[in-house]
Amino acid sequence: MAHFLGLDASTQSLTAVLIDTDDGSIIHVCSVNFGKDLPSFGLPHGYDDSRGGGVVFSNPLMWLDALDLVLQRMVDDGVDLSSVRGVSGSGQQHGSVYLTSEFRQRVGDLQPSKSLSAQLADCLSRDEAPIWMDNSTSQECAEITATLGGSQEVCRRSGSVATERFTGPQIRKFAKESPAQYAATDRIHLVSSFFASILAGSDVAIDRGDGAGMNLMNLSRGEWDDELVATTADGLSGKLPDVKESSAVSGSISTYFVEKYGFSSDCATVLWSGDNPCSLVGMGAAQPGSLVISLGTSDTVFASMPEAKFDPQGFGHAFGNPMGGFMSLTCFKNGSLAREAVKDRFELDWSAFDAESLSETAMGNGGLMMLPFFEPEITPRMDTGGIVFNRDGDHSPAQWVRAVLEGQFLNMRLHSQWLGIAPQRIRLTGGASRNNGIAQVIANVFAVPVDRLVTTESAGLGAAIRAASACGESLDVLESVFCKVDEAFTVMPESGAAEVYDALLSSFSEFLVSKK
Ligand code: XUL
Repeated sequence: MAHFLGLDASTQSLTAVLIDTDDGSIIHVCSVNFGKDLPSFGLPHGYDDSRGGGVVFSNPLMWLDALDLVLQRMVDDGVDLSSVRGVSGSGQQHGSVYLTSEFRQRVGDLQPSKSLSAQLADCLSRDEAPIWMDNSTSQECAEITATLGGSQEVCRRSGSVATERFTGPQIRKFAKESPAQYAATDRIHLVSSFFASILAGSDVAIDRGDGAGMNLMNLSRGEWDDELVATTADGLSGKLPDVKESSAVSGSISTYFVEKYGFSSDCATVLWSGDNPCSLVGMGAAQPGSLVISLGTSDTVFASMPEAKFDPQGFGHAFGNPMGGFMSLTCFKNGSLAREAVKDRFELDWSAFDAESLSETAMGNGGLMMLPFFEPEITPRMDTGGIVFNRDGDHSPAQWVRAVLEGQFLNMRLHSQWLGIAPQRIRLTGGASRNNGIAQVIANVFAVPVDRLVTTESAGLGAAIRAASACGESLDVLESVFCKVDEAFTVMPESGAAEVYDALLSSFSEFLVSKK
């Protein structure tokens, strides 16, 4: 039996995906929702944004409890974890965990009789883990940019201009505001490499896929960039783990997991990567040719790139592709929470939001447009949240639904142009990708067919596929078995869509510029 486990530590939940590469099946999926299942942390959506000023953080102890809980749930569900040959994972990108020198020893000596969080709580040099939603570091981005000699230079080195949510600017802010805590920090991990270290029972490397989301790694060399690291904060180079290729096997799983959950002591632990790089793999898009849209807490659009390309506007990013080469990514903060805000405003359920509302309105919404930025936006940069319509009036719930969706996907189409590719088809994933109405709006706005795979758990699946591939299984075979398009679910653009949305794209672009 060849079983591989992928764990996806996202903003709101931790999900486990277990695959069997002998018969090509996904044998178990199990999830812990931070808000619902771990209410004592008081983070209903998995993060705290109550402080204002763009500060958003989470709690690493909650993540550790979630890891214990998801594995316990698998055991309770009757899953025999001793059959797992390899495990890897996917983490929300950019978030960081700050640890004292105690961590390296403690992580190798965890006792199964106690929880992970109880044993590691006093190894945190900072209780909070800033996450990707934090945009409080404009000052630090400006300082890094000025020292390096401009945005283009930061972008040439790291694949992105200095970006508020990226780890380097976040570290700089922490070092400036809390010098004593920064000095007490021995190690700074990404969410991905933090979890990977826990599983391995040792301090493991950051992979080149997720490492590229830090403004600290030299993208072409795949190594820390000395100048970026030195500019970001004093003494930072000694606090960063190594950076390695995503397929590196860090060793076998820690005895904590062997004794507590029944893993085999031979189970290999493979470096984790970011959620978007893992999703690229899980969507069967690791090789160039497919454009992927992922609908989650953030919406993202990404594709594999053989050569690194840079977005002249600075919104898009070049990351490492975990299977080699590079990937592009543009991230939109107003994803599922914006869709939910409209659904909840009119007390709709998802079917009323998706199918019914869209059937009451026509493509183009009779010229009504919305800038769908309920929260401050990353792409394009909007420092304050607040939606805007291009026309006053008492708009119906159905008009609101179409306006939020058309606004989101016109904005996405506009900010994907830097890739210079005209996609022939789009692969759609993420929680909301099952909604046929939403998929139809995407097919119409981009005027191409939208394909969906059998599972929406592309990040967890990608992590499981990465584990299998690092343990010697062929990526081509894994992709052909696990990343099959479910043809019954393909959505075609409606007739006339190209004309409607080509015209709307320029009106939307002008409307956006007028409100910036
Ligand atoms: C990507 C980004 C988000 C997070 C959370 O740059 O910030 O997509 O990875 O999923």
